[in-house]
Amino acid sequence: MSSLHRQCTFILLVASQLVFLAYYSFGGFQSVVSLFSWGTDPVWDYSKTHDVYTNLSLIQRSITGGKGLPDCPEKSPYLVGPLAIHFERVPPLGTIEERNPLVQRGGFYAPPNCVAQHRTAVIIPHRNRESHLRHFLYYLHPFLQRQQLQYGLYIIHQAGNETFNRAKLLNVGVKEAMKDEDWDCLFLHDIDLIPENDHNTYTCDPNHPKHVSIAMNKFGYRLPYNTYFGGVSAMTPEQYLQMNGFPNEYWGWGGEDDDIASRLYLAGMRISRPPLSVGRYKMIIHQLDKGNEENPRRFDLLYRTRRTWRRDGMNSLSYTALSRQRLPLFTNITADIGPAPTERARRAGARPSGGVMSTSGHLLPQAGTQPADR
Ligand code: NGS
Repeated sequence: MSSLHRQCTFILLVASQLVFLAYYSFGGFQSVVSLFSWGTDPVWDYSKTHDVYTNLSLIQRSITGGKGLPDCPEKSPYLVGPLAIHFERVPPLGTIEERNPLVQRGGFYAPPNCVAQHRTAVIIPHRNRESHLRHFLYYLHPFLQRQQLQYGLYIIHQAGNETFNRAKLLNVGVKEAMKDEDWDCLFLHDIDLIPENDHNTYTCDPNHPKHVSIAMNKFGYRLPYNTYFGGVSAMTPEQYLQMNGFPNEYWGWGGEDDDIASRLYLAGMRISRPPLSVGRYKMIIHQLDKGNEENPRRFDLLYRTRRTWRRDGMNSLSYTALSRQRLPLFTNITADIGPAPTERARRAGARPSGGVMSTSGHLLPQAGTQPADR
């Protein structure tokens, strides 16, 4: 009896050691979870990649010209999985146009041989990133066409040289895109991130805002912290409005994505995510942009999200759309979104409102924790 007891203890010990080893060798909590969810997190071999233009020539214009077309299937038959992505050569715009003959002026597309089940607007803030834009268009157009979506690409260009404001540009993009079409899904997308797997479908989760770029090469293909919401996210127009859109007051780099994560929780929603093996992105390496320096106010702003989110967002958005161009591969919206508060104050010959900003470190969300406002 005691030898049986010893054997059991030994087996238990060995088993727990194995679990411990597996935990660390496979990369911690998320990967262990993925071991138990084969059904939802498929295994992809990223050493075997496909050209991003694979299968595109199979998508033919229908002879019936749109009348009596069947619905597109739930899952597109053109998907190929992992994609080969390289940034050594910047593709010329002419080449991208030639390779995407079915894309309409303004960057719009609808499948020619079936009726799309999803209508997605991709909204991309932009300034002085011309080479990134060309990589982005080269990869995104065929990626989205293979998914059989109806889609439109909106580049939201911040006019002038004032401090960059990513979140406000996204608000502008949503407002402008909704004037064109009854989009059912909004993809809020950084220009320097390219999806690596076309099974990462650019559709929304009807229940919760989706954080999509959950596995970037620069973070070793895992989340940098639990509530990280930067890069690429997706939400229905209803979800977007439920959280009053994005904050308008984050000028410069950092914090606005943490604010967005906070406000979606404050509005009673949760973050949904695709499987880790699918939400993979390659980032185009670059320096911190001029005019997008670290925002020293971001911790103070984050501390106040709970109080400010209802009044700062879509309902307080003000800007002037200077131009709206339907270019061959995208709709280009140039917006004057006004100056940052520091700039406003300098022009008025006064100190910025709120005086010298505190940089109180305790407000910074720690890796693996929830934002302070939850
Ligand atoms: C956090 C920033 C986020 C940013 C993330 C990743 O610290 O805005 O790092 O940055 N939050 C604050 O600064 C409060 S990254 O490595 O991509 O440059 O997205």
